[in-house]
Amino acid sequence: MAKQQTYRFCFGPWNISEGSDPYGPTTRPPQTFDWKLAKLKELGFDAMMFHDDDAVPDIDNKSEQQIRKEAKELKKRLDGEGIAAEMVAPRLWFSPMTIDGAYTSNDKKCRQYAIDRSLRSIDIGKILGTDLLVLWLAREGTYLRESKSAKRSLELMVEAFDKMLAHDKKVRLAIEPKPNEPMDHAYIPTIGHALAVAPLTRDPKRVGALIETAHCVLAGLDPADEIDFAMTFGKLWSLHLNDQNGLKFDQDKPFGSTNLRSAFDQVRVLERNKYGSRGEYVCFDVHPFRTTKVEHWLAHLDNSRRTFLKLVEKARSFNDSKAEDLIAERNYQALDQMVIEHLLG
Ligand code: XLS
Ligand code: MG
Repeated sequence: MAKQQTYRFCFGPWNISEGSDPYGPTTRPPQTFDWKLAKLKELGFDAMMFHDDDAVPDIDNKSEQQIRKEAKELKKRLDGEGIAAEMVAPRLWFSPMTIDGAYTSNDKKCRQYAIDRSLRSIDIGKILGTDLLVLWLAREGTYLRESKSAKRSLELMVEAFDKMLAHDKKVRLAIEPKPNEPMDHAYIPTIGHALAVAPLTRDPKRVGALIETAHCVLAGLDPADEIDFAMTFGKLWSLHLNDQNGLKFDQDKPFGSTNLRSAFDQVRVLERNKYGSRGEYVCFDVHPFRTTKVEHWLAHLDNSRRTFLKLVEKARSFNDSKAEDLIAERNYQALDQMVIEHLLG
C-alpha cells in the first residue's frame, strides 16, 4: 500500500484575534505574543506564520541591525519551543506609505518603501529558517479604475518581485490571490493570474502561490479546483484553509463551517496530489466569531484541524472504485448521493 500522507499544521498570531469589525470594537482583551506561542504549542500545532511585524514589532522604526537582532532572538525562542516558522509576509496594508497601494502605488517613494520592507521580510525569513515569502497583495488594485493602469501595475509588481528574487538566491515567493476587499478589484485575483505572472519574473521557478479557501469563494471559483490547478503546475507552496458563506466580506470561518462538501473536495484533492510531501504545511487562516468568549478563544483553530483530519479519513474511506463504476455508467445522480451519504455516515 502506498505510504499515507501525514500533515503538519500552522496558524498565525493574527488568527487569535480580538473580535473587532468595521462596526464595533474588540470583544476580547489583547494577548501577548508569548501567550499565543504557548497556545500554539499546547494545541499541538507544528509551525507559526509571521507577518514581518509579528516577528519584529514596530518594524518601520527599527534599523536593519536591530531587526536582525530581534529576528535572531525570536528564532532562539522558536527553537527552544520546537516550533518552526512557516513563512514571513510583509504587512503592506497598514502604513500611511501604502494608502494608494504598495508595489503599485502611484508615488515612487511609497513603492520604494514597499520594496525595502519586502527585502527586510526576506532577511527575517532567512534568520527564522524559512525561504517562503507570502505576498498577500492587499492594496494592489483599484478604488477607481481610471487612477491606475492594470498593465503598468503588473509591470511594477514584476519589477518588485525581481528585486526580491535578486536579493536572496533562495527565497520563494508565494502569491496569495484575493479578488477584492479592501480593493474594488485586485490585479492578481486568482491562482491563474498568479501563475501567469510567474514567467514574467527573472526566476519563474521561485514564484508560486498560496491558496485560501475563502478567497476562491469570493472569486466565484471552486477551492478544490483551484488547488488542483495550482498543484498541476507544482506551484502550491502553502495553503490557507477556512470557509466563506458566499460573496460578502472575508469571513475566515472555521474550515468546513459553511460548506462541508466543498471542504471534503478540498481534502480529497490534497490527498490525491500528496500535498505536504515536499514539506508544505496546512495553515488555518481562521478567526473566532466575534461572539466567542475568552475561554473558547482557540476552538476555531482546534476545530478546523479536527474537521480536516476527519475529512482525511472520509477521503481515504471513500469507495473510489464504486465511484469509478458510476462515472463509467454516467450515473452522476447516484454518485452525488454516494458522496452525500458518505459524508453523513
Ligand atoms: C487576508 C490574508 C492574510 C494573509 C497573510 O485576507 O489571508 O491573512 O494570509 O498576509
Ligand atoms: Mg490568508
